[in-house]
Amino acid sequence: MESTRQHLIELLQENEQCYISGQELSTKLHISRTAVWKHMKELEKDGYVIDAKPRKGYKITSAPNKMSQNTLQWGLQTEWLGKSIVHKPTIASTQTLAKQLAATGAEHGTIVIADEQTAGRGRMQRTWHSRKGEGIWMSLILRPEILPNKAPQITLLVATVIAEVLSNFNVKPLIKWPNDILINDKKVSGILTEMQAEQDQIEFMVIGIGLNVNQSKDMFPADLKPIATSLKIQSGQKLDPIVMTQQILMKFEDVYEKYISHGFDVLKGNWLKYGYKLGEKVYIQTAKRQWYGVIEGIEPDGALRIKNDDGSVETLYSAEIKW
Ligand code: BT5
Repeated sequence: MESTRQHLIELLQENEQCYISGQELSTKLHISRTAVWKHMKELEKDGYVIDAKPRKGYKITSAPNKMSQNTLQWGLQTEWLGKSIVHKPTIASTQTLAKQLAATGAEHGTIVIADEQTAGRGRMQRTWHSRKGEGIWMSLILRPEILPNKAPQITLLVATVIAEVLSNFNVKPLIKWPNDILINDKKVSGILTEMQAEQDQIEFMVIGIGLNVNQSKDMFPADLKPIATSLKIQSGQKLDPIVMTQQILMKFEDVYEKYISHGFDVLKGNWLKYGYKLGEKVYIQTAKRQWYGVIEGIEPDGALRIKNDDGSVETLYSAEIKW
């Protein structure tokens, strides 16, 4: 259910250019005028600047740039994604909390986001470096009505969304199948997809997104310096993680709706636009073997198509592309 605070933010936002009276807010929110006033005080504590005029009502003159549930929802134009947001200043891993929330009934579209993760995770027990305020560390809870074997398509979908959003900042992002976004050969973002499913039904998916936004080169630890980058390093601009998060969520909802209605085929072209080393020879590693092959593209179901030296073609559902 939509919270009163969120509804209040929406009403204030709809009336951004004018004042909205305490009476109107009280009627629309089904709460007393004193309760409206108390909510306003809470918003002020969050850093909102509120102009309150007798007989006119309330108007928000500026929203703070500190990340919180409220600031993320202020300006977020989505139908269902992010209607419920759990924001933590610090957390072990947004992914772990999101999985716990999903297992106990959190609704489709719930977001868990943190300023800092102390035990951020990558795939296969790898760690994800996620220090305070340096990037976007968030997990999305989805309950897609698709077959479990189609779940990897959602990772590709998220990758295209991130690539599209990043490309608005005068950089050239590329997607290294399946879950890395690179700029100039360095990793700017990683995606971690986890799910709970029965044979023919997904109970929930949790999509973890890590995106380096405002690090400068010296802020990465020694092991990441040669392989990681941030949007600030690549674009030369310091960016607002709140606005970037909103852009990702809005784009994601739009693309996800298209995917659910029309299938992966509608995304394939977009993925290919950002595909890393398409047509090039790469080193491939799976649990069983390592070899060189040429990336030919992706299959309609999102699998990677590789052409081997002997001319044979194979499709891969999980692998690491090394270089
Ligand atoms: C990933 O794994 O790339 C998935 C990362 C997902 C992180 C998000 S943050 C929100 C949510 N909560 C979590 O706990 N996780 C998700 P993988 O492909 O396995 O890549 C991991 C490797 O990337 C590490 O072994 C490092 O080499 C490198 N790495 C770690 N932190 C990095 C960073 N901040 N930027 C670039 N590369 C990094």
